[in-house]
Amino acid sequence: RKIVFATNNRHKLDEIRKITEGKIEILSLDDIGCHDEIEETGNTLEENALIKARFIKNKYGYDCFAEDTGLEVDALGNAPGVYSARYAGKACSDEDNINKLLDNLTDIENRKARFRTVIALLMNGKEYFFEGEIKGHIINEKRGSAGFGYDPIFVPEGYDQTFAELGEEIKNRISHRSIATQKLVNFLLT
Ligand code: ITT
Ligand code: NA
Repeated sequence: RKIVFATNNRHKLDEIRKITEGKIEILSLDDIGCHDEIEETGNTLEENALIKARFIKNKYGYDCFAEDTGLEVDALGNAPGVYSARYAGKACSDEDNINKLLDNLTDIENRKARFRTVIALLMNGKEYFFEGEIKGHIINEKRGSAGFGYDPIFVPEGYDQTFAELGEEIKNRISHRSIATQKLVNFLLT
């Protein structure tokens, strides 16, 4: 089985390819000759995932899926959430986003947070959603070099290392993205 994954994030593509290895073949936007920047104007992860998937379906005609992921921090009223990619401003780096988050959590004791991924699948004219969530906490400084985004400051529940320290094998087994993707795989294969 083959399906297009509408993302411009190389790390997401790598992770989802590993999670679905041997089960589903994932085509990238490069593979279909698409190089568009898709504007994400939604107010929820669901809306943004749907915007990305619909854009590709409408312009290129492929059935496809897209995902939107957010880091929700309890003490910040679930920010940055849907704004995780541009928390520190429009064209900011992962580093800028992390620094802003750590600044905003200075002296705050409640470090609880969760990653949430919503996948939107467009198939045979219908829309389907699959969600994954992992709870954890935000530490005070960056640790580790694997992964991407907020991984160096997020420690998943039941572990004492960050996603960036735990590495891709463990992350891909337990992550928000892994949980949502496994639901997608089950749907596509049954
Ligand atoms: P798309 O093309 O798929 O939209 P994107 O990188 O713009 O790729 P999002 O809009 O979903 O992705 O923004 C998600 C933000 O959260 C972005 O800053 C990522 O670095 C971060 N993020 C997403 N998944 C993550 C993960 O598994 N671990 C750490 N940070 C993550
Ligand atoms: Na995006």
